[in-house]
Amino acid sequence: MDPVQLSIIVPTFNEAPNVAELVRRVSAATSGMDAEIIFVDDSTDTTPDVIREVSASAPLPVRLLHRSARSGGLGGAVVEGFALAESDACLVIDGDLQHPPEEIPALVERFERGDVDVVVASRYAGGGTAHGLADRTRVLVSKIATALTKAMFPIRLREVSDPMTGYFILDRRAIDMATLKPRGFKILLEILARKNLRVAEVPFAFAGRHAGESKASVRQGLNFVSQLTALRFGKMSLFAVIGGLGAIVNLAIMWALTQMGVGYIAAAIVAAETTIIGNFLLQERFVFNDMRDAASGGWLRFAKSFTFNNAEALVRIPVIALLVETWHFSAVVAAGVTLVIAFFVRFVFHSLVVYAPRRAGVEPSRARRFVEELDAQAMSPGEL
Ligand SMILES: Nc1nc2c(ncn2[C@@H]2O[C@H](COP(=O)(O)OP(=O)(O)O)[C@@H](O)[C@H]2O)c(=O)[nH]1
Ligand SMILES: [Mg+2]
Repeated sequence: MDPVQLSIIVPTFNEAPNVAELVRRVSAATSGMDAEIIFVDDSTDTTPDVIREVSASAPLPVRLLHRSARSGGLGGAVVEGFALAESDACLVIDGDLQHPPEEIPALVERFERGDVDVVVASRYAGGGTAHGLADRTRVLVSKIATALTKAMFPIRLREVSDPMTGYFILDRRAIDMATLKPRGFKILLEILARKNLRVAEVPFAFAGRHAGESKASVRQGLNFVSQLTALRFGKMSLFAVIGGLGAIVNLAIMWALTQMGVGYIAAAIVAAETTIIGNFLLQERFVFNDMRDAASGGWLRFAKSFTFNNAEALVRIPVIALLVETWHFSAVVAAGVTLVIAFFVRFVFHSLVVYAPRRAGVEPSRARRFVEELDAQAMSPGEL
């Protein structure tokens, strides 16, 4: 028998009505390839029986690992699948047909070019769609989570539009399985965040579920948040510390100026602007120092950051008013809520916009060239 060229790993949790159709469509899509399917199953329903039954007549080898402990959830199942695979080329696909198996040849073709370690099937790359997400709320949650994740790993995930997808193919020799700590749903994120890998993307249209119910839950959402914090405690916590220091300095300046008899509005403005500038300098130095070289010039970064922070301060005030007037929040709670939200938005904006890498190969616009020229002039060493 030929060696298997592709191991297709399918994590399943109570997917009995989907198994036969999945195997049928995967077989059709991989005819002509030497592929195998490995179900890593944690089901409490009849899924394992259905898998055994279907495997008897399937045109390709179908294996089943039924786990009783569900350890590591979906992510843990995928990693166990990697270990069991015959082939180093491992493709991961959901068992509910939200990932159309017809895309497998495109993924394999891209992978076989041999210049990348991972090929990601992306809902958010050009041509991809996420219409299959159950409802508007999930679309929104998915988009926000993706933006936040990309903001937290702006370098590692630079090339990846959909780090949360469960549809991808990788060379298992490129990943370090021992260091993975799979928790819940986002195994690709775990893989990409732990190690610098070469990644390519192929867009795909995320479909609706074939049958059965989603296992995503609030608990999975919390899992994701803890995974994200554990993976990347560094940048964002430093950003938070600097923001916190800035708030203290802000108050101290207010206090000092009002003591000196300056009116409180003028004092607030001076305090806010001083803190905005101080925060920018500290973040340049400590938080985003690894991204400065690839980003736009210093004055442009400053202009973006300064404009954003002022706009944010202006927007926050009517939002506080709205929370107090319409939803009857107390003023302090309302201010606190807006500060927490503003913190995340500010972090996302700085990671993705202020320190965005300059795009190679794209001609900069005239305005941009002008600003960069100005920047180069302003930053060049002066003669005294
Ligand atoms: N082995 C295993 N598979 C799981 C687990 N949770 C979810 N899955 C499978 O992972 C895939 C994606 O889950 P799904 O419920 O469709 O999530 P959604 O697409 O985000 O709504 C499906 O094939 C599920 O059966 C788990 O704890 N263990
Ligand atoms: Mg699904």
